[in-house]
Amino acid sequence: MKTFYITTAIDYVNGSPHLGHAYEKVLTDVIARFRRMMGDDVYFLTGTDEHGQKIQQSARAQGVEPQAFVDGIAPQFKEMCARLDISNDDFIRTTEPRHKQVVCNLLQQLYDKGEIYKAEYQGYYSTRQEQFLQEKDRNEDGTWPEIFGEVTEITESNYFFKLGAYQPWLIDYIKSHPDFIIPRYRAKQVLEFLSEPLNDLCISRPKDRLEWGIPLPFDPDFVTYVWFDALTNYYSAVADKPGLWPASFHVIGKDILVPPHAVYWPIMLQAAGLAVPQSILAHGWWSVNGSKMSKSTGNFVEPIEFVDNFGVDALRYFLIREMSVGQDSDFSMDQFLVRYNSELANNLGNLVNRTLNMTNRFATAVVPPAGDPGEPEAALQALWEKTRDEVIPLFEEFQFNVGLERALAFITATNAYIEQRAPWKLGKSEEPADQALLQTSLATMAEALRLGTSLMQAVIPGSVDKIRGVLGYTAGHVWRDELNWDDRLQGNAVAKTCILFPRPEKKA
Ligand code: ME8
Repeated sequence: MKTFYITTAIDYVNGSPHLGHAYEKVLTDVIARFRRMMGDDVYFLTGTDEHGQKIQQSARAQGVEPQAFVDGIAPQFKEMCARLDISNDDFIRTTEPRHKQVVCNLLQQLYDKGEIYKAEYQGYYSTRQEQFLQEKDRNEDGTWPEIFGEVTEITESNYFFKLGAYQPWLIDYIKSHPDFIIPRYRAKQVLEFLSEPLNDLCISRPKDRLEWGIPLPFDPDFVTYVWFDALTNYYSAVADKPGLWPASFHVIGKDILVPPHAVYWPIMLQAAGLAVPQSILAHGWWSVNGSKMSKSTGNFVEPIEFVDNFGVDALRYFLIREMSVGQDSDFSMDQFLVRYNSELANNLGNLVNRTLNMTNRFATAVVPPAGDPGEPEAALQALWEKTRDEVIPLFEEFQFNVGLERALAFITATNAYIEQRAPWKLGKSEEPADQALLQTSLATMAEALRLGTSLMQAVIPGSVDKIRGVLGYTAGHVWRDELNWDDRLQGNAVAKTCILFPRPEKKA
């Protein structure tokens, strides 16, 4: 079995983690968990990107060494992963020796092959973006766009990687591998970029201008410039683990698809004789209350604080339910509370509590056997089978928001089934037929709850475990086998109550 090796982008540690970082981790985790559920052997990597000018500047501004600075911030990113229930197998920091060693080996290998050369370079340089600019980057009036900050003209020697030589190969590769870029429509954007001649990539900075980086193994007066260092993390983390390379899946934001991940990275690998990853998924961006996230204006969501207030699964659920993978979305507290209240608390939470409550009241807290199904039971079971058969392919195509919507519609239908059967009325009757129907309805709601929530397992794993716990149920190892309607809860002792999604008003 080939391992499904999945990665997130590695986050810059020049500030604390924000909602965009949290989303990418959660999305990647949902894919990783789903693939595990489908039987794949998954290896999941995330980490932090710790070199570069901005970090050097931030450290200086605080009067500390860059290493001390990154050592102070990287743990926040690790903690965020733990608090978000991210199931990563490894966490790489680009300041670790294991990473630096592999970057050096790769650079030396490419240098020895003649893929890297030294040349004089003159150009306009943006310190804020850490990049040389081109004439086409100017505003129409000749000034530079504000995002570049201060722009100065400089001449310096640097090392260059022969990107241009691989342009025809890459175009061909993208055209012949339709699953290389996901969503597929983004491949167009990459090919458009490749329709212009590719300049060779400047991969170094002189040490007197940038100290905080990995020195080039063949010329210690220079350090590696950001992308050659950062991208290599995907390989350096597993270079000593046989069978993992190439990666199956890189999850990144749309801003770093073109050119870094879709152009530089495959060419670097091809030039080094390493296999190219199977797929790169580019997700969209979150705004907060309709505008760009910004800590200074207060338009910011602290993921860890949010989890403290609402619970990890409330945040995981909202992020996955609200955003269509690939497209942008907006985060607002109003919209969060609408989904939290109507979908999690009133719909799912309500079904859990009704099931427990009625099983306690009418069946001595033990799931009774189901009798012959009537029309409502048959209809609910048919809806279940349809839902399951639709949701799995949706998840396989990363349409998690639609899949969750369908799973939730099944929970809604189960609540409606309860209204229809009205066990509280059956419980008052002493007729044997009513008593039999009462048992059937209790068994049916418990089974529907078990099944419906199994579909949400990758998104709200902690809550699904809790629900299984209160139903006295231990799931088997094969997820697909969990999804058949049967009587496996029969005879299970259930808990009295289960608080999954408390009313947010009661929160601080
Ligand atoms: O780009 N919404 O780091 P980073 C959604 N170190 N995603 C967002 C976002 C938002 N508002 N803001 C950022 C870097 N992201 C490099 C990556 S990979 C070898 C090196 C995403 O901390 C962004 O798209 O700026 C990226 O995928 C990730 O968060 C890290 O961003």
